[in-house]
Amino acid sequence: MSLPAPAELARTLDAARLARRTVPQLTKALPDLTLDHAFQVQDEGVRLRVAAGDRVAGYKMGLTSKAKMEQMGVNLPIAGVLLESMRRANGGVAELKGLIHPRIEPELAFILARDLKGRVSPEEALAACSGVCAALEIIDSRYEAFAFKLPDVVADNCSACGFVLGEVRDPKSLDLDRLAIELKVGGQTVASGSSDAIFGHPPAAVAELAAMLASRGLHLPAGSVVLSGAATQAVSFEPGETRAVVQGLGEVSIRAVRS
Ligand code: OOG
Ligand code: MG
Repeated sequence: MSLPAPAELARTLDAARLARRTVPQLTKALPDLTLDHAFQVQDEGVRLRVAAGDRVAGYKMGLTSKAKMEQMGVNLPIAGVLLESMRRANGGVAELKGLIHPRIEPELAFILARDLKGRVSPEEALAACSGVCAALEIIDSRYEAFAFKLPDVVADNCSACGFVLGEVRDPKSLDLDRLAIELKVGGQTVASGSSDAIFGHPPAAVAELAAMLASRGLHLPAGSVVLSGAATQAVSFEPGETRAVVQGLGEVSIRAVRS
């Protein structure tokens, strides 16, 4: 059986996002959905949003830590696209009204100073970055029960929904391995981990992203924000303040409101 066109599947997922409702996993009806086709669905979904006036801000890596792979039951890293409309100010407010069943997780973010093309080592990837910061990612799966297989989540732009960046530091002055990371909700620590949970070495997430893009004939442009993938499990994003505290990088917070 031939697969529906990527643009058609992208419209289904985007309509679910806009209507704030879930859809069944694509792989339920399409067990032969390939990763390649799923990436084309992701691309079409991004195209829809850019055509509606949005802009690409960068990329997100996902499932780069054991904690996240175990939580989601998927065991390979994934990459999605960040849009400017997903950016929230540090210390700002996020409206829950338009979201389905959002979760939040602590990450590191890298800022690319120059284009990164092809396969590079983590050290080369880090050398191309002008900044690193503590970050929060808000994820919101468009699938029932926040459950998916690898092609489903790739097609759904890796559950991308929102991101918050902390104060940007010079990565060259920091040892990014083994930084303690805490996720706090209403002042209480709800998850904790270490930056080495991210591929054992967080810049490896940037190198892996460059390699994934290169395999699809793409590259990572200068100015991109890159989320590393969460170091801990995600928690439900509820009204009130959520804060990530990253040793050496400082804090980043967002307050969810239900208006
Ligand atoms: C998929 C996205 C994973 C991360 O940081 O690992 C991700 C999901 O869990 O819905 O963003
Ligand atoms: Mg994430």
